[in-house]
Amino acid sequence: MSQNASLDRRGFFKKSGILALMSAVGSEIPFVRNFPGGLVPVAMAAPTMVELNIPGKSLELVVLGDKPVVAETPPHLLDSEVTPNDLMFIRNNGLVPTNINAATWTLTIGSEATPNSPARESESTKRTVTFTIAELKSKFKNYTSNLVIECGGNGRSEFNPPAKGNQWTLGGVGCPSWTGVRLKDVLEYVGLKNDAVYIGYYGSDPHLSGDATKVPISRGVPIKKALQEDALIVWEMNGAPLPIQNGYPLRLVIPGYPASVSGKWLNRIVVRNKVHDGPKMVDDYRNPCTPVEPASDVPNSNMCVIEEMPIKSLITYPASGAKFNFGDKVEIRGNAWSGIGDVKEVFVSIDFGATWIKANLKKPVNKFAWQRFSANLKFPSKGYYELWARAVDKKGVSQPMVIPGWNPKGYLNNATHRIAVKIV
Ligand SMILES: Nc1nc2c(c(=O)[nH]1)N[C@H]1C(S)=C(S)[C@@H](COP(=O)(O)O)O[C@H]1N2
Ligand SMILES: [Mo]
Repeated sequence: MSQNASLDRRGFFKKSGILALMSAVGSEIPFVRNFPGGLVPVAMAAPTMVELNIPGKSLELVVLGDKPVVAETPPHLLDSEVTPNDLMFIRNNGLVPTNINAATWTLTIGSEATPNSPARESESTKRTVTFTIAELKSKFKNYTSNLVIECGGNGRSEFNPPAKGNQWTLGGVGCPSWTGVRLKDVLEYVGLKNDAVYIGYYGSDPHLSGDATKVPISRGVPIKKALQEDALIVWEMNGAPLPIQNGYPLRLVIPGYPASVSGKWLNRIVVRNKVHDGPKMVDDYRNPCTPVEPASDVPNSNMCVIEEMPIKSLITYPASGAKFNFGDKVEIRGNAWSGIGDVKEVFVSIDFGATWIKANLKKPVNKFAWQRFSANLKFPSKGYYELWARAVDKKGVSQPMVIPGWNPKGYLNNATHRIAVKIV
């Protein structure tokens, strides 16, 4: 449905245009008195699409870019505890490596130079050790856990004024079951010096320019996060080798932080005596340290590296746009997660947030797995409704109803997920 004159300059709906609002969504809006000025009805949002057939991936992924390949998962396809391989989102910064041989693949940790990472970049290991994947499997205890990873830019498309970059809607997130070894066990085996403060990763993906001396991305986490037992070096996703787009044959999975710290096609880890300064560490994945006005220029001195991701949830059933018969009982379902671990509560609303119903919330399978929620809904009359879901983390922090803190690069939008349904 096209946007029309009832939207103001910034694309917000004028509260006065109630009739226009109803004609735009094509039906009565029973709770229209609660409809907040400043929101666009979900029924009017129109995603843009690029056609691309990505081997091993569902055609239902929404492709946001093809060079590099970036694709997100429509929320209604995330309606499960574990995200299947063909539905896991993709965020590449460079090209996908070719001619990979998992049998000869190595991961080097330490201070000797490799083509991708000069020796001077790893100051804080006691020695340099190179592992094959078979050695990682046999030397260290193997673990399998369900871990959420979410792109820091997920939700970017809603910021106003808009932020440059991939226009993620909601689906830059997934929760597969990963198998590998603890990053902690491997780092401790290699031996850390006392001055270690950060790790950084390197992968084998070529830079978009094809220039072999350039690295598309090399990010990392504080040593304390790297030593958390949930951070893994993995070779399997849902019991199968990693899909090529998701980092085959070896990657990091460091849950809770932006997914950009979970290096794919992993071949080297450096241990730094200062904050890692690889590509996309310095100018990207940083947010204003203190809130700023929308559209303002933020000096570098007020930009801080993003660490924990905020509390968030997605409605995965029904799909936005679904129709039900009046009188039907409708079960709403979804997933909730948080960068600090457990989610405490999830609430859902059918009346634009005037009243909230507490959803049933399952315990996580393990820390940093997302938690399924559900609630039975009854609608008082026919018409257009929005279903809203709002999660609260264990510290009592809730998802905001509106787009949170504007920031220059459009990170960390954890606003309440809204979907449209019609009762006919
Ligand atoms: N080597 C390498 N690792 C990478 C990236 C990349 O481009 N190259 N992209 C990062 C970003 S920004 C994200 S959001 C996640 C995406 O992981 P996925 O593609 O498996 O979903 O991988 C991260 N790890
Ligand atoms: Mo990302």
